[in-house]
Amino acid sequence: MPPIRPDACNRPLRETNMTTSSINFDLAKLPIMTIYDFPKGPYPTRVRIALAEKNLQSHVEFVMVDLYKGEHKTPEFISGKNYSGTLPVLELNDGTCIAECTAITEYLDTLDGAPTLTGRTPFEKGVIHMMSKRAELELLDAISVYFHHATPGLGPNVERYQNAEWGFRQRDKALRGMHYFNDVLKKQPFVAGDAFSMADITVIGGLVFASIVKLPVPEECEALLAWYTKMRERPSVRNQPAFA
Ligand code: GTS
Repeated sequence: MPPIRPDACNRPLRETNMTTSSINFDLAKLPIMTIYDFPKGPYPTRVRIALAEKNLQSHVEFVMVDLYKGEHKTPEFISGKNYSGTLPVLELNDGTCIAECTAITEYLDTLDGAPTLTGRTPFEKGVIHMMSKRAELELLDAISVYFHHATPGLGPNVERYQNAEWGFRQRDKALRGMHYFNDVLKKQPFVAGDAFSMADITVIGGLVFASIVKLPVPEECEALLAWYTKMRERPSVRNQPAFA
């Protein structure tokens, strides 16, 4: 079988008859990828942490997109990079753009055929995916809605429609989410079980956003607060611009 280039990962698996564990990965041959980025943003921070966990930082070139200037909502960005008009976006050297933090993380995590963030077994993949999605729904995305709807957000030129009531409801949902994750972390060391994963990264993104909007974790959420202190000691986390 001829060697499979890493950038073949964006082809459907059935075409190459390959599984992630059979990838012949050579880091030195990995083409430089581009990430459209807003360095301190909670969502881009998730991908930056994943890159650091996978030791891939030197294989990426960051292109800053200024959210406050609305550069992510231009017709060129929407049609050329990400239809959803959000960051981050990973661009491969063949021009393929992958948006959505979970999708980008999965791509980066499986490039070497040795996933450490998104699960190796069906069980791990299922639980990690569920907990990461839950962290988006109940925490991170809820805080994002609060930011865009019930605070000045990115400013009047970007925030064309705001619904404060919806924003405040989502803020309350996020507070409930913090209590939920506190309960989870009372019983296990990491969000998806016994090991650090993409689900932890998503909750970290939620707490980065919580700090930006000045929504402190309630002090009774001791397990969540203790876990967050530990997370910020990890080199992949503490060296991020969001914590500078
Ligand atoms: N579901 C997307 C993902 O997971 O990637 C959400 C991405 C997202 O909302 N990104 C923020 C954004 O582009 C970046 S940041 O707020 O974390 O810096 N927001 C701009 C907007 O107008 O929604």
